[in-house]
Amino acid sequence: EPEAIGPGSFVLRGFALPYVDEILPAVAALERCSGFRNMITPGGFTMSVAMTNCGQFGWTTDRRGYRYTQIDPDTGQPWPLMPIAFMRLAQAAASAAGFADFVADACLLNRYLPGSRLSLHQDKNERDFAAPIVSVSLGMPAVFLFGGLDRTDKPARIPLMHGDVVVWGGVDRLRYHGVMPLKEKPHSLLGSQRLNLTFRKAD
Ligand code: MD3
Ligand code: FE
Repeated sequence: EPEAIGPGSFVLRGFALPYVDEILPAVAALERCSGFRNMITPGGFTMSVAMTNCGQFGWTTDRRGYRYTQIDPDTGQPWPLMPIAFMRLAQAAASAAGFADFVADACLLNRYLPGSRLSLHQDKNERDFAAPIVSVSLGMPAVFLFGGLDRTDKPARIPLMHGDVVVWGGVDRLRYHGVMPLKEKPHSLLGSQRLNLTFRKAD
């Protein structure tokens, strides 16, 4: 039963649990090709969240700006292929939230360690704001900040746990959001980290 957190946003508690045994080895394999790295923002700050990507497009940032690329700038090679289990999970979650026929061409993987945070931002580097975004939380719990369309709107705090999936779309697609600094509460399977997989249609 999807739990609405906005007119176009739904939390699916535990939806990813049946996929975890396929996801974790797939992450281990893809990070051997394109490893997690702490990217640099256009303002010159090193992000506290470590990132990598799989799929046709990958999100990156450096001093020149935020963008999607087909080539991993660290390896000069295409990003690793999107594992079939990732595609199935993203499509099934979107469908359960009422977004039919979601085909992701980009998966951003975010690795949080204790203290890592994501400050309030909008996701607007994608070409098509009609497609939803599917986000999968694994490992340590986090407090997600769900703001409004204006940066100054007071964000709601939404706890996200291992296995939870959130689908964001429609009128919520451009809402500000972020993640509070991660507290250390070790997870039985993933230890002292949180992994977030964000599926998008970038192109
Ligand atoms: C709400 N990552 O990588 S996606 C990101 O937990 C990012 O690492 C989150 O925000 C994380 O950009 C999970 C959450 C998300 C994505 C798009 C949204 C929330 C959104 C668009 C509109 C509103
Ligand atoms: Fe975001």
